[in-house]
This record gives sequence, structure tokens and C-alpha cells, in this order.
Amino acid sequence: QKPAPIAICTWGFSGATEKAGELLTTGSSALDAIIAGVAVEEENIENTTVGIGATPDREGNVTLDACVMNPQGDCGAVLAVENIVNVAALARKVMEDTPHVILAGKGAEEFAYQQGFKKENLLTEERKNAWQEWLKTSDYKPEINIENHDTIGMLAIDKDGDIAGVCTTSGLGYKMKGRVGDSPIIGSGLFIDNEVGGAVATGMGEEVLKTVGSFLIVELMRGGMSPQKACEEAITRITKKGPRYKDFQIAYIAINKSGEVGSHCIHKGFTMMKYQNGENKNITSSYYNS
Ligand code: SD4
Repeated sequence: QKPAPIAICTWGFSGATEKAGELLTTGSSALDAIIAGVAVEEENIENTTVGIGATPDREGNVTLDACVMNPQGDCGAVLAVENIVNVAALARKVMEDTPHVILAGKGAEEFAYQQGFKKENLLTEERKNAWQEWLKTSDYKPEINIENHDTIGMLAIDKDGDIAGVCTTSGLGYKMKGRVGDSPIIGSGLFIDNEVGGAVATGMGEEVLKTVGSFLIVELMRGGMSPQKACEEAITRITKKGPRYKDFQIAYIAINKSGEVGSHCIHKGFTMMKYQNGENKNITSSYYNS
């Protein structure tokens, strides 16, 4: 029994799930729907952790990471790309039009121009001013649910019951030059298995990388766990390592083949969006730390 088409995403990005959900309703593939859905946030200048208007690294460069997976199990990713807004669409191009899975830095940027992407200045005046202010102390301490609360990861099931997923971000504000987090790393920031389901992460990428969180969630669901329980277990793998979790946030969202969803995070404050049957809902996530 196939579920009604459904799209979920990290945080409260209602415009993104609405876009994806409407496309799914009119018959779009899960892959087309999620790329169009996250583009809403990549193009949103107010969102300071995705696409244009994002927070730069500590040297003032906005560098973006993204990855995508289709129902066939193919993937594409771009790492530390400058001057391109729609890096999720670019990751899809890597998946579909190159013999590779990952392109990084200048190579990814040059490939983008060959594919007709426009060069754009991603650093807004506002973010530049904030960065210059930050330079006065250069205190690197990402704030829970504040500074790194905008990465968008999206999972969708289309009318054929096929699952695709995507993740797009500028990573952590004032990161070191060249730093790449979990978001464009298949298995960590995102994983899809069309027989089982999918998962995507947001938050402190270093800790997601260490536990290969999204792959873990999909494998737990393969073993019979619900999306909710699988997200809880993936968060437990991190929190049981010791009290350092008190200083960072991580959240996972997941979906299984029947369209059941789940989400869990370390600290209170994370929500996800779910669009299904014309209804666009914001769902408050359960959390570990009380
Ligand atoms: C990263 N996971 O680069 C991303 C950051 C993030 O909301 O999710 N911010 O580590």
C-alpha cells in the first residue's frame, strides 16, 4: 500500500514543503519535488545558513555544501562551492551528468558554469557586517538552535511510492576555510534506500559524521524500527559519548516506505515540516535533553 505523496523537511520551512508537496500532488517525481522545494530556501536571502545570504567562513567566503540521492540509489554532492545559489540542483547535475559522485570547490564551480548556472555574490551586506563584527572577538562557539538552525534537508515520497532526499547548507557560520560538515556526505547528512526509507540531519555536522547518522537510521529502519525509534537511537549514539552533547544541537528526521515519519534531537527547539494531502504541518520534535 503506497502512502499519499509526502514531503518532510528540517525546521519550519513551510514554503519549501508547500512547493515540494504541491509538485508531488500534481505528479512530479520525488527528486524534482525536493530540488524545487529546497530551492525556495537557497534563494531566500533571510536564511543565513543556506544559499544566498548565508553566513561566511571566518575569512569572509560563503561556501556551500549539498547532496542528493534518488530512488535508484545514485547520489551526487558538491562541497565548499562559492558563487552558486542552487547547489542542490548542482549536486543533482553531478549525479546525472558526470561519472562522479562528488565535486569540490573550484571544480564544482566551473562545472556549474558549464551547466549554465549563474555566478552570484552570495555574501550580502548584512552578513558581511555581521562577520566584521564577529572578527572583533573571533569567538567560535555555534549557538544551539540559533546560529546553525537553518540547514534544509528534505525527504519525499512520490505517487509511485519512490523516495528521494536532499540536503543543502552553508555549514556552520565562521567555520575554518575549507571545512566541510555532514550535509554533503552521503550516509552522514543524508541517506536514502528506496526499499526502506530515508533520513537527513541538521546541526553540528562533526558529530553526525562521527556516527554516520543517516545511514544508521535507514539501517535501523531496515531492521524493523519505526522512523521515530531509529532517530532516537541515532541521537543516543551521540549523547552516550559523554556530556559534550550539552554544547551542541543535532536533529534527525526520517521517513519509511509506508510514509511514517519521525524526528528526534538533542535539545528542545527543533521542529520539522510535513506536507501531505494538501496539509502543511509544523511538527515539534521530541528531544533528549530535558
Ligand atoms: C554542518 N549540519 O555543516 C550542518 C550545519 C547545519 O543547521 O545543519 N546547520 O555541520
